[in-house]
Amino acid sequence: MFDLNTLKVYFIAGSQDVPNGDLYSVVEQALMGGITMFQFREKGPNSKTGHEKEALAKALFKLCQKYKVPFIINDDVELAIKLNVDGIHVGQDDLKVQSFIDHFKGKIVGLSVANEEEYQKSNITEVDYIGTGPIHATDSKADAGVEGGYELIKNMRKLNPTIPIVAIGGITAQDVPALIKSGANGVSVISAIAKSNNIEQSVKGFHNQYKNI
Ligand code: TZP
Ligand code: MG
Repeated sequence: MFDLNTLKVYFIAGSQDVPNGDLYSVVEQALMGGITMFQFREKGPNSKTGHEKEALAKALFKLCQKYKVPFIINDDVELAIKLNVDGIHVGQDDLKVQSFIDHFKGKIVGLSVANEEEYQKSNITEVDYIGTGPIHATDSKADAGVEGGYELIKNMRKLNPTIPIVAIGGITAQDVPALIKSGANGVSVISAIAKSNNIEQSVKGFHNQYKNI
């Protein structure tokens, strides 16, 4: 059974997102702050590939296990199966969920669904949550598309009253109450945590906002 609490402060990052490239240290501080899930999204310029990527994934998985926080891999279905991690997150242009779902029994499967058009062409029956955004403008994804604001979450929630939704894109702690009131179950964040100069405190800042709902 998928635990909705894992979506509350869902940290996403790869080496390319952290100022000095030391992702391990950033994730460790984020775990100390209390992130509820971590997604390893090693992608684009300054990201690692091949053996280096695999070694980093292994180390981060072990670190997340120490904190009992689910470790999700973005896109790389093969690596997620090989390392037997806690889950996989794919986008609309990645492998179709149906093609790999059999390998993820009892694990977490997430799918990016940016808008109504993508929702209508997605088979979401087998996914545990959808990631919807961008809410605001973002520097972390080149092709993120136009920002939809809180309306995007309200509309997605209308389309499906029950699917777990995590909002994404330019999100800061201050957005949490409005996003949850709009129908999101949690927030996923790259830069507000990865580029913070007090990572632990920033994570706690997200948790504090849940008290204001
Ligand atoms: N998908 C839509 S926006 C985005 C992704 C991966 C990037 C989110 O990063 P940030 O830094 O929290 O805006
Ligand atoms: Mg993808």
